[in-house]
Amino acid sequence: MQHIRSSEITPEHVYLSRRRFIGSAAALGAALALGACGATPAAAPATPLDGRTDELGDRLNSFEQITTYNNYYEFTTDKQQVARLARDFRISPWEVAVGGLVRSPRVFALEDLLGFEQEERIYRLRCVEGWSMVIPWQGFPLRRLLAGVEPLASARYVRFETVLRPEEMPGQRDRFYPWPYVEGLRLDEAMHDLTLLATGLYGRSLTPQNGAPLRLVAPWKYGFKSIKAIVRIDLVDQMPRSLWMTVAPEEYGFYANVNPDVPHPRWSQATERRIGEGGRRPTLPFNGYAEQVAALYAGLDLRVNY
Ligand SMILES: Nc1nc2c(c(=O)[nH]1)N[C@H]1C(S)=C(S)[C@@H](COP(=O)(O)O)O[C@H]1N2
Ligand SMILES: [Mo]
Repeated sequence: MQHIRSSEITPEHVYLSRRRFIGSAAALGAALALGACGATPAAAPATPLDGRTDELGDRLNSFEQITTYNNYYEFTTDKQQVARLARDFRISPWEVAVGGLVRSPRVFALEDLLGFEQEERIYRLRCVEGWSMVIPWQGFPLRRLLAGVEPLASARYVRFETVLRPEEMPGQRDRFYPWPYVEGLRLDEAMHDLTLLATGLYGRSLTPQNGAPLRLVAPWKYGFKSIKAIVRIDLVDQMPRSLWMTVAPEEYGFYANVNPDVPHPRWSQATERRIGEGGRRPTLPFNGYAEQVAALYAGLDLRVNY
């Protein structure tokens, strides 16, 4: 995400607190080919996967790139410092409570989540700031978890919440942001096969800076929808209000589908910088996943529903 730098678009007190803020400034499955089992330390780059590509022929970003350039405001707004600050973040034990409008609410331990059959998915990640990467995740489709808790007919949205642990997450001591981080999906988006709960990366356990032990990945949406370190998942009947909708509603909507035709109020979304490449490349509608997901939005004005 990017700081608001223009005083026109936010109330003055928000603008000023942002100025102050600026001033202070795995799971294995398919990846068994790598020979790792269980929770492997995520240390050295997994070079065997370098050189592979996604379905569009774009090369994977390196493990190094993916784990040293991160957005994770619970730790810091400095992308290059997230890895260091998140290094000792405790990811075990971990529980995820799944409830709300469901017949069978349940608390999943991390071990339960790793019990879902894990698969590898190579996805592009497009940040609303205008950069992107290609990342080989491991995980399982969210819909499998949701099916297990039996959503009620009244459930229309899914609300996700990140852990609240200011003692371990220095960014959460900044009271400007309405912690914990919250995100949401429409239920049909959540049930889409592309929507992944990621538990690993590059054939290894997920690194803390990338959202260990469990993060969402919705690859056709801007990166901020892909919430990290999830501890609660609730089925609800009202559209959840995300942290970013609360902080800057005119800049960040609920849908956040990657759309080169709808500029962010302060910058174009027409092109992006692929980390590791020079220059910029065109941004694709729905981040290149239009064929799979465009039908979800038939009849919806994507300029209004940004
Ligand atoms: N809890 C939480 N989740 C988060 C964020 C965050 O600050 N906190 N940043 C988001 C943003 S803006 C992006 S672009 C992606 C970055 O994921 P990565 O660091 O794994 O590349 O995480 C998203 N998920
Ligand atoms: Mo982002």
